[in-house]
Amino acid sequence: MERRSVLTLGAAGAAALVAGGAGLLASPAWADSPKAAEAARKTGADSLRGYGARINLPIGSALTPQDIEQWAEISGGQFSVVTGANAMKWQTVEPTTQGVYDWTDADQLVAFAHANHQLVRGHTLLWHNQLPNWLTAGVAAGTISKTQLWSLLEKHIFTELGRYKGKIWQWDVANEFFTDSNPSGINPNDWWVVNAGEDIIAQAFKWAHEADPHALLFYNDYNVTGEDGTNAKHDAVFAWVQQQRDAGVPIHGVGTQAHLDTQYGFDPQRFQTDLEHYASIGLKIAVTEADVRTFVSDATTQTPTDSLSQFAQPFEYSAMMQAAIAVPEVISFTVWGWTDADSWVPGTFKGEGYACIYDVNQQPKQAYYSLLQDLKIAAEGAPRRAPLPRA
Ligand code: 9MR
Repeated sequence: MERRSVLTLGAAGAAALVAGGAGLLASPAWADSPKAAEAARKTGADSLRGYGARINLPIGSALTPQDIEQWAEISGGQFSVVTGANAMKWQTVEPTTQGVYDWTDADQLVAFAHANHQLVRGHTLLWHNQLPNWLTAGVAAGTISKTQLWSLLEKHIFTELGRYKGKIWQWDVANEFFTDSNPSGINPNDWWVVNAGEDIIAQAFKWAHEADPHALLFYNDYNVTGEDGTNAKHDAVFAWVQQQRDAGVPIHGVGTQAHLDTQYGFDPQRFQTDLEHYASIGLKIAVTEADVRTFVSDATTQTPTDSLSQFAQPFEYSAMMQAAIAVPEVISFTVWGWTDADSWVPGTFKGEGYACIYDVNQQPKQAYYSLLQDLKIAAEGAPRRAPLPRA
């Protein structure tokens, strides 16, 4: 297996690492910074982040304010990179009135990360969902023109990235633009595509790069590592990102959300092959929102109704982790919330839940131990046995 690149590489080494792809893109120096190395090393030894650090794979979680306020020990102790579940979305930071900001949740996240020596993934700048009402209503009423919409996005990006400049490792610049059809492509009905035109996507990456030149910029989506069965969405995203990079758009990586469901098929080999495919053109990859949902008795206890799903879930988490470990260009592995207690799943998928690696009472599940074991073996190798007797 190819060895992972080390976070402490000198500038020349880091530059060489990214030179394989679109050489035109100057790589942000994050992977080269002492801060990244420190964050990866500061660890509770026997934790996800502890073992991850030993192979230079930051392990992350999305965090809600509740995760930070009530369960800081796990939120801080198990993870070395954090994402705001909602804290940095436009609707959260500029909620009710244009120009009136509320940075409470985003500041809390960044301060928590700093206190716990964690890196931060910024999420997300350009998405059809969780936009402020004043923005969507203004566009619908015609009081915000297409030109003004471009200016407002530019202002949003420069304001938010400016506030946290140098503190965000990776930004999910654009989120969920591709259709789930076969073939897939940029969704012509997406709110941004309809109201601002498709070119806004590339422009958002350019503004983000200008606003914080050291941040790694990601295109983030679900079903982009073969989970759709056909690989159609992977193929479409791959082709688009390659084309954009060839045109000089500063896209440094692809985020694969990796929201799995035990009722659907999952092909671990395809998942890994698709990671390798992105890597083959010099892209970094982040697993950004991993979880594995299943059918449950009720939304409160989230007891799986099919006992086999208790085996399927850790298997799928583990398969994703093993693929991530095997592909050195995967630079972080993040779960979308670590406890079933505040997972997004029961509120979105009727009858489903149990998606996280800790249960509703913050107790680790088999999925947690499977991930820990994968990382431990990757970090330490399997223990040696006593020498065998002669045959
Ligand atoms: O976890 C987020 C949840 O609290 C919000 O209600 C939801 C709104 O759509 O967004 C969730 O996070 C999403 C993420 O931003 C993008 N990918 C899908 C995630 C789950 O919906």
